[in-house]
Amino acid sequence: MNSVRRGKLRYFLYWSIPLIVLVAGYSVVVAQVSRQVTVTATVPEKPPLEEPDTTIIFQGIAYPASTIVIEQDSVPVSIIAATAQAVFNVSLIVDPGSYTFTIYGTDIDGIEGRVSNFTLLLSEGSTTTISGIFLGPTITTDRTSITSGETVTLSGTTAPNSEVNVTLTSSGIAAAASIPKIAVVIASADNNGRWLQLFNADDLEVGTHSGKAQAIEPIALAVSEFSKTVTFDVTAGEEPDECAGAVPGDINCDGFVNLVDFSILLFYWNTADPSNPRADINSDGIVDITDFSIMLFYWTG
Ligand SMILES: [Ca+2]
Ligand SMILES: [Ca+2]
Repeated sequence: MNSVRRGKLRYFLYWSIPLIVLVAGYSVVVAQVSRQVTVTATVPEKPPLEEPDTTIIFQGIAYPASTIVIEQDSVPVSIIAATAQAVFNVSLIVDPGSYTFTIYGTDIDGIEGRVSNFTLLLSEGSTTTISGIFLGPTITTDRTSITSGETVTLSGTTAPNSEVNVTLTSSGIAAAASIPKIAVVIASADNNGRWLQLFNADDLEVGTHSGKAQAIEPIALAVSEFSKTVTFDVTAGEEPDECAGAVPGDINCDGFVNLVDFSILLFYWNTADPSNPRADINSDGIVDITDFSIMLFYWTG
């Protein structure tokens, strides 16, 4: 926490959780709560005779033509639409007090974005503007599990024509994969803010992968919050069964029933549940004369 004393004005910045403490009786308080989110509060010098309105304004970028929901202490208090350029501007009149405001958007595909929270102490008659909000992109995955040769597509929506950094964190199941591996791939959003990024299972290790996105819009190069996180698994490919379709007695699956197979049968002779299950041709749990007679029936030489 940073404590800043500037004249009579004192306010606190919590960098991890945006929290602004506003002290009544001063004209303007400006606080930068992140790289680009700014809180500006105008507070009356003297309490006016009539009970003044306490106003909070949210300004920022979400997704084109998206629905923006603002909750005040978990109760929805405003639902508005963002413009085609993804811009929103909401003004609310509230009672003075301390609140946590939650803001999130739902894009035109119905995908809900990650929430942003702002905790504020609003003094009577103040007008507080939170500007520079840039909600994280929406994100979804078309597959939850892929295997060799398959692809997964992560996609979503953000501000039009943004650059989208897709971060993939991989926790493989291989022995040396206890440390998550992180890769960042850059995708581009189109005129409608839609972005997508394909990943091929053959480029990823077997295990669980989680993806999240962050956008950089092209006008002011503002950087968004992160998106929600989606996960998908990469599973090991099925080994082709080279013995599929082999006749009984063709123990080594080379298409012939001959002396090679007979020598394998002899190796396992009188063995119960042999380590090569194909040697127990009739699958009765023992390699014996019955298996040998079946082998002779299919003998090709
Ligand atoms: Ca054979
Ligand atoms: Ca047998």
